[in-house]
Amino acid sequence: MDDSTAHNAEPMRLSRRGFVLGTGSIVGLGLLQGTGIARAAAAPAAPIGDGARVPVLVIGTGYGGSVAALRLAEAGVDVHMVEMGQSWDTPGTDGKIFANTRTPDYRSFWLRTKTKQPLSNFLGFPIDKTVPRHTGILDAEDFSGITVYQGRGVGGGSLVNGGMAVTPRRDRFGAVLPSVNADEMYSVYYPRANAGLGVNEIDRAWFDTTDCYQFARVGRKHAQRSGFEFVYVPNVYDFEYMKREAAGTVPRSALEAEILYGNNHGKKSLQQTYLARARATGRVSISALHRVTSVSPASGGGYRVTIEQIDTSGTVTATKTVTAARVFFAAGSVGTSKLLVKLKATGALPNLNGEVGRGWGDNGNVMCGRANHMWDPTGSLQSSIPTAGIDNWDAGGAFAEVAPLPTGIETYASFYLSITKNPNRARFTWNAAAGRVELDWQTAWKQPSITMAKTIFDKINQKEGTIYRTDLFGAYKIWGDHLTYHPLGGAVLNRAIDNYGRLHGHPGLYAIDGSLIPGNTSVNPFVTITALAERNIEKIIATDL
Ligand code: FAE
Repeated sequence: MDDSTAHNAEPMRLSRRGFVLGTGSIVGLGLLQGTGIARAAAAPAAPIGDGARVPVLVIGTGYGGSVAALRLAEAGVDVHMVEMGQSWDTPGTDGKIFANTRTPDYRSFWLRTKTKQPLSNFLGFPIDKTVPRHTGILDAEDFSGITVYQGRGVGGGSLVNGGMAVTPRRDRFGAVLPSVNADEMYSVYYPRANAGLGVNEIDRAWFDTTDCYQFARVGRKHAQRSGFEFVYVPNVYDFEYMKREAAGTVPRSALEAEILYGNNHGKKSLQQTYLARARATGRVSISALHRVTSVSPASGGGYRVTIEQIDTSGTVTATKTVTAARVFFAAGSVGTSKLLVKLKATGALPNLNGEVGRGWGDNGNVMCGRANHMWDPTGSLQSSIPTAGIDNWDAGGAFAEVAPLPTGIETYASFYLSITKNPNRARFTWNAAAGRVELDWQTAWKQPSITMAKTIFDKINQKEGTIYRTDLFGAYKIWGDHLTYHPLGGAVLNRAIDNYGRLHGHPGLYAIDGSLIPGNTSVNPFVTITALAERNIEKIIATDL
């Protein structure tokens, strides 16, 4: 990119020299004496410096942010990514980077003194325990009426999620993203996203025989006996590695109950895919344990970004102000919504429109368990990686992931996370007195999800002569209706932003994450978030830079 093409659209003109200086101010003056960007980026990562000027600042290192960083860097633009969570590259005292789901510890939860596990009970007994307050990997963020689970760290949700890499059925796409050209998505951007994420499929013959998917085969048998479509779901966990785990030739991860607090092996999180490629360009640097608190127009053009550096107890150790020509909000649906709503309400970004913070949904998530008969054991060895689901979307509005319960003992339980066509949408608003952003979701709004999930499980229970488990979410509570893993919306396409993610009212600001999607994707969302980011960044690079 040369001076004539760089930033000839709106915000701040940065020459190529400006780019290099920007990079130098990130990595420290000594490196400026080197010969170029690539060398500078190869040095040990240093956090962004107070007063730095950068061409592009990306807030968050999840799917949307990682796609943006890679493609911008490939187009010759230096990118600085700011991530409030840790970098997750250093082993703890046990020699492992990530904690096990069976033994949560200080690494497991984001700044909590007690765990808040999605399955709060077992056999009716509470299983949460006290842990040291730490910048752990899983945030259970409480709003009124719902707890939103999110990944924290370099890699965002890819660090903690189940890796289910689902492309929605083509005929359902119009209801998910009506303003997006489906032909382009299915011919170009979904394939690009699947390739970039390293998606693979389970070997069906192995699925049919391995002990660790007995739970899923029981799920298949019950689904099919009730006449439901059973579908295999691709994943970013390397199934060849998993086979070797089962054979005992490599360290176990999926077969050792690792998932919710990170996988030490086997899983291709963004750290191994998009972010690795982004770093390899030499143009992308990342400041971990840095949290963006404000973005406002800078007097000389571009934007002033205020960033708090925190330590692993969450204490602010420095506050920095940097200037960026362009800012990409990729803090996830909740993170981006919270920032935008606060910045509009407090006057930092006064020209954002009234759609900011609206159109938020939970992807219709609801959980439940079923108690099987003694002759239908689900297995004491369960892979923590789900790889199948029950599709009753068209008839009943529900797609149910057949999920593992990797407790290490036989539970005779079948466990499911359903994604449902729940129409309820919530809104984020700024509470000036409390100084925080709130979400007006109500617990009762999950009722449509429960009704839709019951179209599957009432029928299966009737056919099998089985009942719902009542011991997983509290005493005598059937439905896990207090949470979501899939927050979506808050900066919805063609409402708060244009059809490619440009925020209305402030040229040079973009949203590029789950906040773009209006509340539901009909399946697990990260492939759609990635594909949409691929589509949007291509347009932005072609027309804005
Ligand atoms: P995300 O990946 O959440 O990244 C946002 C990043 O921004 C995070 O790293 C934040 O720490 C960071 N951040 C937030 N605020 C700030 C700030 N102010 N300053 C600096 N950094 C900030 O966003 N989806 C699937 O498709 N398949 C699955 O199997 C699946 N399983 C899941 C299981 C669990 C337990 C959870 C929690 C989620 C699961 N998901 C799954 C959802 C998926 O991970 C989620 O949709 C994506 O991660 C969202 O991607 P974004 O790019 O929107």
